[in-house]
Amino acid sequence: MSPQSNCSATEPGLQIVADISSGELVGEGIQRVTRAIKDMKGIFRDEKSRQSLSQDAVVYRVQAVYPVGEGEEGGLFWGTTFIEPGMVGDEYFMTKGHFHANRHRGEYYMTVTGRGALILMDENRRTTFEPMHPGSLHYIRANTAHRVANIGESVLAFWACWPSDAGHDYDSIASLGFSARLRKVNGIATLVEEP
Ligand code: M6P
Ligand code: ZN
Repeated sequence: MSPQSNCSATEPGLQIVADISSGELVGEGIQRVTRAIKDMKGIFRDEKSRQSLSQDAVVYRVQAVYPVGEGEEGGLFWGTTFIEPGMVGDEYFMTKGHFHANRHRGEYYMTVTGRGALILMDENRRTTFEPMHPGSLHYIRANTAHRVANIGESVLAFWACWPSDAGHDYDSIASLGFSARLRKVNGIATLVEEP
């Protein structure tokens, strides 16, 4: 018997392959979400600019695998987010951003391709950002809101791994926002405190 045959899988695991150059997930049971300009009301500072853009233009899409039910304890989810390059006023295309509904849950992000910024806001509303580039690994602590902006000229793709009982709290962001926004100031991505 060859060593290889001893190593063959006896039980099917996830039947999914993550393409390491594009981030794309390929296989069975992948859930997909697309967020277009029309789905991003109230997210960007300049609502007039958002309204002037083509409403069906895609801002980002997510592919994710949920091996256990959402909200179940003990599992992990895996997803790829692809953010298109683009601007709404002086803000970069970005994700809606969220706290975890269960504030005691963290997450990992890893950049696959493109250039971005991971915007983090802690429980004291202190906002910072980490540059994202291919291979950059980001540990998002519990109790920390997170959002990603594409600051490059091509698609930004990143992987995420998060606990199945984390959940998404979008309402806190919808009502209070982040305390600072990443804006293009003199051509440079700059974190600007909200008034
Ligand atoms: C990552 C993960 C997902 C999240 C997605 C888009 O893939 O954090 O849980 O849904 O980014 O971010 P948002 O939900 O803030 O739009
Ligand atoms: Zn999260």
